[in-house]
Amino acid sequence: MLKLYFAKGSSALASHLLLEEVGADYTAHEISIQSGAHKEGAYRAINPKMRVPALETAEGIITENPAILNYVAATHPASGVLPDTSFGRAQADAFNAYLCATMHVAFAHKLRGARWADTEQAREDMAAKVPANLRDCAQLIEAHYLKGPWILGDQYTTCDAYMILVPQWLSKAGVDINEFPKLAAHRDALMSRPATQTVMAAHDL
Ligand SMILES: N[C@@H](CCC(=O)N[C@@H](CS)C(=O)NCC(=O)O)C(=O)O
Repeated sequence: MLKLYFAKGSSALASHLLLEEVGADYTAHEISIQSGAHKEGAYRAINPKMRVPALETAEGIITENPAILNYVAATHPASGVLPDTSFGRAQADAFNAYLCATMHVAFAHKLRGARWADTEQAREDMAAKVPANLRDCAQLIEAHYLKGPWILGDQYTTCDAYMILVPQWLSKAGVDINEFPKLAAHRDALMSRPATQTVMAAHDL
């Protein structure tokens, strides 16, 4: 059985959602970031990067949302959440890499500036840029990468599960998702799915 390590309201929401969406046989184990449990020995043995999510499988641990999403999709082929073609899978990987390496990192500058800067002033400057940077990311997705109704078109894929984080990031940064009508419609479509509702409730969202 798969075991997901997650923190409520964290980016683990994306992997959690796909596990639920494909009907995976899994358990979810909460790690409290607030109490620092992700930095303690037991969890460091699971993920030395001291981040969530992490997914325990029969073969070992997988970290990083894009890798977990791909693994869950590939091991549940009947769910149809992995694009059928090599090109489609590459498009999904490119989109998920953008969320992971650009948009999530842009959001992290709001509360995690200490990773990059030592002075209060520098951290304040980075945090002040977060709404503008997230708006740029959202606009890029809106204009170029949301085919509709799902990210890659008619098929719900790993990208759509990852997209559950975008409304969260925008809201926490004080950016109104309604500035981006396609993103708002995508959020509504995601929220109407039973799997999304189950996972949001599990995260107290
Ligand atoms: N690239 C990683 C990022 C994971 C990540 O940064 N997780 C955050 C929660 S959203 C975390 O564990 N933060 C703990 C910390 O910064 O101490 C992924 O996509 O899985």
